[in-house]
Amino acid sequence: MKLKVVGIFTLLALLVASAVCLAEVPTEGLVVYYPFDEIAERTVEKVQEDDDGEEVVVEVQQRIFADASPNGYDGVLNGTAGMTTEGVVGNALALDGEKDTLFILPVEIFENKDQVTISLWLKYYNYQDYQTFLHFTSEEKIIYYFSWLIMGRSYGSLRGVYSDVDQMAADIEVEEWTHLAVTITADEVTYFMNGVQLGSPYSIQKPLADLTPIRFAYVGYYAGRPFMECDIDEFRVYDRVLSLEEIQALLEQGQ
Ligand SMILES: [Ca+2]
Repeated sequence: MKLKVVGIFTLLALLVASAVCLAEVPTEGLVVYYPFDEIAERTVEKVQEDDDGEEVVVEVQQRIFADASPNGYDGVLNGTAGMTTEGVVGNALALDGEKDTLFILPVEIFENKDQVTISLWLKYYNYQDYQTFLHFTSEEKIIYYFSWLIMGRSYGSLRGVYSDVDQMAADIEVEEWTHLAVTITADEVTYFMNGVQLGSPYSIQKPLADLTPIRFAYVGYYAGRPFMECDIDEFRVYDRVLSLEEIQALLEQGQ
């Protein structure tokens, strides 16, 4: 009898352990991770021209969200970008749609990469064409951008520029948190919403590796498009393609 009880407890312990294991957030290949839980300040030195056209070094104050990965890729809040306490996990990045309001990423996050996975939680506040939640442009003007609504369609779309096919039907609810993931290889991009793959992988004409050096990388804005009114949480980039199970583990930790 005693043996049987011990056996049952062992089985239960194993089941709990495996459940915890399933939900574990992947760490292998993690390039950057923003929990968006606390705004910090830093002073950086920038070179700019003075009134006489001479280059001078000036100190600039910046508001940042720290990178929680070991890589130190802190991101900079621009304009009226701020924080909301109503995140998926703790607080979240809050963008109010005002001019110049965006989150600036270090370009190194996407430089010299053959493949990446991007994972984030997104909450929209209104539908506006071409609101772009992630965008990066190379020095040679190769553009990757990812937005949800294209050409006034009543359903969501995702787009990576220079992919062959970039429209797909996928419901996204305004004012609700949605988990999005994008995997990019040398020649394909695949989209996932709430842990489900959307359609088939799409071909990319310009491989990610060709983007280096990158000129800028933004969350919440793409040149000439509306600034986004949205909240974003748990933003991660990996330098490898995550499996569906790993993407679902990222989804689970926010549920
Ligand atoms: Ca958070």
